[in-house]
Amino acid sequence: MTFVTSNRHKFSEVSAILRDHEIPVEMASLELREIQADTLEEIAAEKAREACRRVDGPAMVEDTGLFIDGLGGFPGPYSAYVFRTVGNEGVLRLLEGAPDRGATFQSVFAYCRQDGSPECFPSAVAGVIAPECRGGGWGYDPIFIAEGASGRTYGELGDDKNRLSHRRMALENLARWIHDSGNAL
Ligand code: ITT
Repeated sequence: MTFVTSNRHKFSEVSAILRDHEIPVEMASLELREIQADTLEEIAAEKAREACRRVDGPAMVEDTGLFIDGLGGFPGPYSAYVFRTVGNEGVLRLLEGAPDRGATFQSVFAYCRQDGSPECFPSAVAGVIAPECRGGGWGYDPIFIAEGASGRTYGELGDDKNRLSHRRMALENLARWIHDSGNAL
């Protein structure tokens, strides 16, 4: 399975999770065009079509967004842009004094073959935004506390992140589909 992403952290999480399902993954590091759209599904599906054309074979992509309740779901589909521009400190500043720190990390994997339309696998994990950056990790890891993580941010969970992350459930469904349909690879 070729996973097209420019993000090596994502790749290592995805390959570790799919290893449990005996699905080998290779990374194709390409920057894909991100269309402006309201949903991660639309963005992921379009990225999958482009990925498939560019690797000239079956390809998988993922699009992720952090949806913060107190900000009306922002940054959502704009998460990559917001991370690049204001980063975690900027997000924490936007939430200063906010009574509601609820947030959801959403993920959509899209798989596409040249002869078909993209197949999407969404999932979401609810949680809260931490009061300050804690732990290591990458991206929004230091500020997101998932439900069931005993108050620890993704950044503080280390390898345990893969057990309960937004990425895990979507990949479980993708792996089941691959095995059931005899598709892919
Ligand atoms: P692609 O090449 O795969 O698109 P990307 O890093 O641009 O890589 P996304 O657009 O899916 O990925 O991610 C949107 C933002 O969310 C981006 O800033 C990521 O760093 C961040 N992000 C995605 N998954 C994350 C995770 O598991 N933990 C923390 N931050 C994450």
